[in-house]
Amino acid sequence: MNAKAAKTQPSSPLDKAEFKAAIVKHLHCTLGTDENKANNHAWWKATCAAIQAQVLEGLRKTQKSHYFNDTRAVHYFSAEFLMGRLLSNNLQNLGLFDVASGALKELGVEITDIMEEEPDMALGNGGLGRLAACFIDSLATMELPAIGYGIHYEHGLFRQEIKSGAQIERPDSWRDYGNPWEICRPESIQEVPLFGYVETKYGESGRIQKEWHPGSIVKGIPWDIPVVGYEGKTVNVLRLWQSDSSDYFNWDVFNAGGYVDAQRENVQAETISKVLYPNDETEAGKELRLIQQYFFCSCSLKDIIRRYKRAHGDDWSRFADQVVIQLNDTHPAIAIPELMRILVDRAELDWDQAWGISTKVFAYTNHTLLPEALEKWPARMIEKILPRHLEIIYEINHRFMAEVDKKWPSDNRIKAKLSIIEEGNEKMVRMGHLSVIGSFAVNGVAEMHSRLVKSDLFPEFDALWPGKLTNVTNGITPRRWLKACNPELSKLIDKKIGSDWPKDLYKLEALEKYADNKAFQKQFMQVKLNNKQLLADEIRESLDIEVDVNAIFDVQIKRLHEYKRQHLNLLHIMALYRRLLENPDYDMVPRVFIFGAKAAPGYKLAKDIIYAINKVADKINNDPRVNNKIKVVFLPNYRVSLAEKMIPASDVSEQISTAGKEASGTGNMKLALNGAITVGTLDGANVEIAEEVGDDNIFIFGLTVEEVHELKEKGYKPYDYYYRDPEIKAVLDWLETDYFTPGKPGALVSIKQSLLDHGDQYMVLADFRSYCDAQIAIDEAYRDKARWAKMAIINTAKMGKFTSDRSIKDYVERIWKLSPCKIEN
Ligand code: GLG
Repeated sequence: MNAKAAKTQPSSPLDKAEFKAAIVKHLHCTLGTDENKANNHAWWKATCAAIQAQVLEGLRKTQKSHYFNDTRAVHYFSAEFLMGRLLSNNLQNLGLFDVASGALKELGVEITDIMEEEPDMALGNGGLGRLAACFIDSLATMELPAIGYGIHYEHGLFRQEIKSGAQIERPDSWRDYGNPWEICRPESIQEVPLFGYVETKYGESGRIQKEWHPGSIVKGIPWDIPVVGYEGKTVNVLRLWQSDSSDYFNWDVFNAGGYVDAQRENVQAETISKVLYPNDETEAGKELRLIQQYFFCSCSLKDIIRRYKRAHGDDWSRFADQVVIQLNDTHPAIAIPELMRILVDRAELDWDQAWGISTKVFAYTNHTLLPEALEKWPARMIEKILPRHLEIIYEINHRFMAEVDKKWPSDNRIKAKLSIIEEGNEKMVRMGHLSVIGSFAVNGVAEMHSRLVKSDLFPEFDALWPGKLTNVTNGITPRRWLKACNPELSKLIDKKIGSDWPKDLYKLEALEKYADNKAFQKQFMQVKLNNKQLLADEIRESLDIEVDVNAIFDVQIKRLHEYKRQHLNLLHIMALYRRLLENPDYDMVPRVFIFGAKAAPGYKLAKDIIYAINKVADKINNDPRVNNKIKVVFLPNYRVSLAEKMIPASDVSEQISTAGKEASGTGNMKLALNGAITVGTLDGANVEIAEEVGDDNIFIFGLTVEEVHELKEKGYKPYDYYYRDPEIKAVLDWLETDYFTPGKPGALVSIKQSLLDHGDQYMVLADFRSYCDAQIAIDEAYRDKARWAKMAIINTAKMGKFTSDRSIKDYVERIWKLSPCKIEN
């Protein structure tokens, strides 16, 4: 081993020579190859291994400091963590990026090439999972004691291919060739009971004892991913549970000669963490999904309790002082009855004492008002999988109903509305209600969303417990979403205002005074142009489409959903195309419309919209009459690492959901931070972005929440818009022809039907004209180079509020009540 690589103080930052030696050492000793034979994948792994040595040292010190200071910690329970790639982020956070890139260069390797070798860790669907990833970055950066808990899915979100315009799903295998960041912790394995029945026993003191006899037990194996804070002081952990059959699982069957049956059970146990459900904002009601949720909650709670007991033994009185658990949506809500079970059945605390602890531990974040996304489980399903938990849920509800009766005596309507149990053909357990009742704080994710949570979703809960429902506006980590993904802009900012902004994003405000400065405008827009060139290269490579970097890059990247209205964007593109066909001199700044979106595999209309975008793209891109004024690009397999390339290259950010439907959005923040101008509705965090940047620096259009409400009330008739606006009629009728799908008339008709016959639930037609007007305003603004540059600079300058550090600070002050912990050597 190279003597320098094994420094006595491994946590002091490596210099270039040491880094080089460390990489070569890992190439030789960890990977069994050498500098001549190694391919990019091997170089990537060796580089990761070289960094990991530093990271693990930081992790060890962090854990030691947290233990000796007996810190209160937040435990972020989330079924999804959309981490993306870790190499460049870890290098940036450790301040080693330039060192590493220089070291690799001397070894004849380009760091940007090996970064491309890393598979995305796509253990999430969209905003909710990415938010969790940004939050753990901020928690570590702010030196707060925190653990992320989730599921170690073998297959993350599917890989999307586009075949003849249509989405095809392929399995994602992010760990096929090993993952250099994760560490298996067999010493912390947990066991999770499932199925079976509950026995009621009567103890000596007359106390009723419940004993759950599970039908099977599965094993939870923890994998730890170190989470490096910016400047590398605190290294927290993301602990993900992998399921496996338990060692003594069904020994009886096995011994009785049932070898095959025993093996079958094994396969089932392993299935639990096999695959991420690919639905964003809908609930499938699948048994396996509930098992997944219980599996990771049970493992995580037992892990927390094990750690607590190491310091406090059986004294539960301090548990709620040391532990706060944030439930990321209702996916981990089953943790509430699970903690009650552990406290009442296992620790033998009485109910009130247990409930007192439990309701001081949990806090819940609501991410959506969409009814189809509010989780409900059939009571029968819970009874089958978790018979004791159903009893506990009934008991929680029984006591809660008594409380409701005190506030609204004999009001059965309110009781039915607030009950955890929804009566009907099939009794359902409402996980949102359970979460509100079992938590001490509930938050929405943007001002407007939180207001609607109070007024529309949970008004009676707000009346019952004033102050419990609150807001924490989402945020994004500027380390990944500016510093790492847009190195050129970061360097320009560093030069202009210093380099403190990544951990104090309000510092970007100092850029505002240069917004009118011609020289700075030029530099700022030159960086944008360079980034557009990089994306144009990517587009050429992946789709063989040539785009003009002087055109407006107009970007809509997010899951495909009717409420997000990618089809509104599409209808506008078709309208522009028509205008050009009717008038070849139609005056417009050339535009490249760029999309990235995955549709849930079972969401038919979402897939139809992807198909339509691709078909319209084919036609327009190959129509010489368009004269390159419009290009339409659908980049397949949208994911974190692709977002990192698209966002720095965007001029226009499409945030066009129906008002009241997008709880917050976080892509809107990432794009604005990188100098893209938003065209958006007054929805989610767009409202707060508009407040920050001012009306002159954003293009707002469409109905407000109140107007949407009013229009619904008085009866919305999409046909009125169809008959009154000839352009709407023309583009919708166009969808019915075979113009975009030669030989296949009607292939795109489902979109027209959804907008007319099925009532246009998301009011696309109502907002169409105002959207077109906003697009004309954008076209005009872009022609004035100085005005556009100024707007872009102001957008970047005014994004301070949207750092996830600010979100975490809000959580800490309003909900978690945590203190930072300095890490000692
Ligand atoms: C949800 C919402 C988004 C929100 C995100 C994070 O739909 O509007 O930004 O959570 O809070 N399912 C989601 O992505």
